[in-house]
Amino acid sequence: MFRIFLSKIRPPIPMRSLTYLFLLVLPLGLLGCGGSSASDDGAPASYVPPGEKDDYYLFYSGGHSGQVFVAGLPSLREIQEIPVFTPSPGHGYGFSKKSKKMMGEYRWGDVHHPGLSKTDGTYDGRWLFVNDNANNRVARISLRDFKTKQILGPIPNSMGNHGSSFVTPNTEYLLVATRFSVPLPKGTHAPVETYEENFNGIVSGVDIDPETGEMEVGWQVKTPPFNWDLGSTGKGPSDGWAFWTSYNTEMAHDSLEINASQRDRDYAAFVNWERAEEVVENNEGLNRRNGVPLIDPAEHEGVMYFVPVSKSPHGIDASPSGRWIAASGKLQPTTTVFDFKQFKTAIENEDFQGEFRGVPVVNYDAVVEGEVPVGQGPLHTQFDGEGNAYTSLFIESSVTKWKLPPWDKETTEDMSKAVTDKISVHYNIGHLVIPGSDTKEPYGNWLVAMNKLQKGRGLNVGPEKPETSQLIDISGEEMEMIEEDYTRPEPHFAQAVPADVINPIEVYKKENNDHPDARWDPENTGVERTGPDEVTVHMIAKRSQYYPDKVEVQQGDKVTFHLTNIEQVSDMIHGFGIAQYNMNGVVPPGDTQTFTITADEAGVYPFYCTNFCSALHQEMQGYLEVKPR
Ligand code: RUQ
Ligand code: CUA
Repeated sequence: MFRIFLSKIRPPIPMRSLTYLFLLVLPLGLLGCGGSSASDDGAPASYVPPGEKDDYYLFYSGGHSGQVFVAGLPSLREIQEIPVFTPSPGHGYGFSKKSKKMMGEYRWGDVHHPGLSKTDGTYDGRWLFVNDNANNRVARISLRDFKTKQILGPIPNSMGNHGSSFVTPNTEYLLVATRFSVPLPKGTHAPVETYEENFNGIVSGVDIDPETGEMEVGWQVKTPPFNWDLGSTGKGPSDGWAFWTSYNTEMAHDSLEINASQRDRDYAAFVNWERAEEVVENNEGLNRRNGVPLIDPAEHEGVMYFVPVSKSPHGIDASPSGRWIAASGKLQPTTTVFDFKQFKTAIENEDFQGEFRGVPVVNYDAVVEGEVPVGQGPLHTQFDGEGNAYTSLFIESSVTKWKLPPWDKETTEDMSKAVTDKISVHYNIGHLVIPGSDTKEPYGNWLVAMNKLQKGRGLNVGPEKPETSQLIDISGEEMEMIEEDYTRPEPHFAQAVPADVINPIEVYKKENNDHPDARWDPENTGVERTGPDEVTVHMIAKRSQYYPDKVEVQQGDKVTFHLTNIEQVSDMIHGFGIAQYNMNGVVPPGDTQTFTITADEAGVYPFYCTNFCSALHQEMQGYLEVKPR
């Protein structure tokens, strides 16, 4: 109760420190612990004593591990892994029929940007969406049970789903853009030397069903062959819009390190997704490519505009008010702030400095509010809801805090005055996250820096070092480094949300189990021959017994197990490992899962519960008898 209270009113740090100081003094005194104390370095602010809960959930993308990791904030303790694109025997993911089907042919994904669902511009705690950069997919995780529910893709015509997944203020769409350009429709061949003429990028609008969260690709907008990078969705005055930055407006197809860093400015794309939706609804003479309506922005006015932006940018973020749009050029030490209101005026007045392949290029000076000298290698920007922005600096290994407009005269004359603080993060930082930064009301308080490239600060584990996160207290004027922790490979971005916004279930209730082969009574279980080479097993798991615990089949049979865990007690999970059959099911209480093996090896193979469930867990076993043909 008390902690929820804490997260709600966002206390200034002294109050927090006092609370924890009080909680800390006693145990530290008793243990004579030599660790961090409730003193100068502020360590207590992240200390969550045993039995206490964190204030926030932190959802890390797991990069090329293909997974999502859940941690608590402020402790940074990892709580859970949510397998998405990669099998995870610990959760039985990739072993059940359902999860196998969802993963399809792929055994990995490259998760970069988690996006929480929103209602009226704030997190509603329903779903978490993530992208797969490698195989052009997006996935939906339900925050009721922290399980992956849908994997959509590969998205047609899309190659390198990196600029994703950005959720609109009422979860109408997941907006995604391609990192790589290819000849369209996907599957067409053209030599890379013809890149400029024959290759294209794509922005896709993935429709989300407001009730079920089911995703489907609604429409796509064709773009020149730029590489699209990070984006964000508009809100308030910019609701209905989405923004991405591009690099490689040079349209180079080789040696991008040099060839894509020639021009002084690249483009940001301002995409009016409401207009795109209208074009599709009115069916304004659209082509379909691989079944998806494809909008050419040169033919459909108002769908897309380009805005010049500092060299080789790596992201663009809309402020909580939706008026200020901040983009950083990683090869220029500035973050550019655009005024969306001026942008609207500019497009009304056709204040363009030209066009690129039929897409108007808005006059830079007409829309820029200022260039903030944040420092070297700026990447991503987050907001605290108090009028401040925080930009990660990869090259400087720092975070810069700066003031959003409106700026006073002194500041507009000397933009360095907009910078109010800078903190070193000890590593090359990539993304950073503030709870609720992409909502209309960020929760502020904390900033988590997601760092790259180890610097010998931890125990040496060989040539491959873990990634690190650092926790920074942003509740005061000056940022304060609080805590450092290791993560799995490899967080790119994260989302953080107050714990009380999420309301997970404790068990799958028996009455909600709609699996057609669920069984609840040992009497109704059994082994049945359902075809010449097919056996179906209806099985129950409960402490500490399988019903049946002997399954007799013929060599070569396809054996399908429908396993129901009939427990209705939270965390009473039963596993289902079959020796030498490459099988490990994990069935949470109240769930039914289906597993299939081909019994191609004759002999006797024990199956056993892999999840510690009771004092007699070790006794929870059975035999698969495979009779030779
Ligand atoms: S990326 S470190 Cu989001 Cu894939 Cu910027
Ligand atoms: Cu059931 Cu261990």
